[in-house]
Amino acid sequence: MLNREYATRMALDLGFDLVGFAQAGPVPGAQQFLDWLRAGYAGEMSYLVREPARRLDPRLVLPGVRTVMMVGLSYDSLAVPEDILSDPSRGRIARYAWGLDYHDVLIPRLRELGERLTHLSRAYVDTGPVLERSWAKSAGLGFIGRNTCLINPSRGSHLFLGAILLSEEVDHWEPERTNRQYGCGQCTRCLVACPTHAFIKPSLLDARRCISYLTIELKGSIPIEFRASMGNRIFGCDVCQDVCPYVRRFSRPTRELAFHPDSPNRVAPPLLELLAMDRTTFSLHFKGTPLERSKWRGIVRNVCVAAGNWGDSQALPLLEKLKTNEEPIIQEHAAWAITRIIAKQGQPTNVVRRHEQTEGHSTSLAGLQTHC
Ligand code: B12
Ligand code: SF4
Ligand code: SF4
Repeated sequence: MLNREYATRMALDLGFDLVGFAQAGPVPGAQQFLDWLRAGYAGEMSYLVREPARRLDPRLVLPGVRTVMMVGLSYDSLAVPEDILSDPSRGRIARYAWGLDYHDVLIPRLRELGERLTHLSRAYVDTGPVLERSWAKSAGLGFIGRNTCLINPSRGSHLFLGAILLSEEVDHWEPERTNRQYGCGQCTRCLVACPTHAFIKPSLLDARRCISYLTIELKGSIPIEFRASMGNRIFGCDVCQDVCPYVRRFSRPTRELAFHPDSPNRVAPPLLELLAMDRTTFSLHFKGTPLERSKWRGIVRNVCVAAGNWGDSQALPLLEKLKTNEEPIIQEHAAWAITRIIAKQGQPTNVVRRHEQTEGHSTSLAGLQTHC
């Protein structure tokens, strides 16, 4: 039998901000998940479709599990001036990725916690078949908002969630409280603010339309219809949380130094620098951060879109170079960006002529326009 207070204290001592426990069994919200998958909202995220039964019951993941221990760790950082974030000449990175890779920060601590608490345990931070938001809600960490995020009424939603499956039962269960007292009320801010209209209805997200999916999970071409709405976002999106009154009022900087950015260029690097980086420079800059997951190819694809939306001819020489890259995905996005910049300039001939002079080689305007 696990002493609840002792386990909670241990988790807090390891730096977690929120701790809760839920009885292992069929996951609450299973039907929502299955309906969501069936509707195709998961897009290319095939790992979600694999073995759905395991995701719906942790006892199939770890036989003998009695308790799902859930933790939350804030990733909010000190305020960054909005003019840096929304500067169209910079590529905006979502807040959760401003510091080091959260898996590297959370997983070793969760493993240590699990080992200290029970003889059998398994730790996950979106690394396994565990529906973390549903379990977090059941464990009393917060309620599920209309933006689908787990919101803690006194901390907001800028939280990473982590799960440990434990073979022991806690000595007492507390009734789930937060969802009864708190919720979205009449608010619909997130639903209205989403740049790509990704919410089908409250608490139902079509991931295929979400900028987070388009910039991180999608490996192929970003559908043209979403490119303009992406603005300068090159990795993830925070809009539906940034507008949330719970975040605006209660979110506060994390004590976790690993999640604080070391410079403005970690939150919104200049697009020209990003367009110019090769694979080695990319590794040098982003090693150990969540951006590493998208690799050079994914980030540069997104940066091309942001450059097209910026619409400044300074980006043309670099985009021209990328248009001849060996990766077809980069060629296509660079070509789209070039066409968009030229269209935005409204003076195609002059721009191209100026561009030709800078580059020292000729560019076919007719060829560029066919990519629109
Ligand atoms: C796939 C995924 C995505 C996809 C799809 C997101 C989505 N909303 O479905 C994409 C790529 C779009 C994405 C984006 C983001 N993600 Co994500 N993602 C995941 C992942 C790996 C699986 C989520 C999933 O299964 N989605 C399918 C839907 C149907 O499930 P769900 O969102 O969990 O919703 C459940 C609950 O809402 C519940 N539910 C709803 N109503 C009710 C009511 C009751 C009564 C009950 C019991 C349950 C319930 O039912 C649903 C199904 O069980 C999880 C990690 C994990 N293993 O859980 C991280 C996770 C959800 N993501 C996270 C984060 C941080 C993000 C981003 C903020 C990153 C960013 N800034 O770009 C955005 C937020 C966008 C948004 N509004 O969701 C965090 C969420 C933290 C939080 N406070 O909620 C998680 C938990 C990762 C982590 N370990 O910290 N993500
Ligand atoms: S993360 Fe951005 S794109 Fe995705 S649902 Fe929220 S506001 Fe919409
Ligand atoms: S913005 Fe409003 S509707 Fe959306 S999650 Fe926050 S409180 Fe709920």
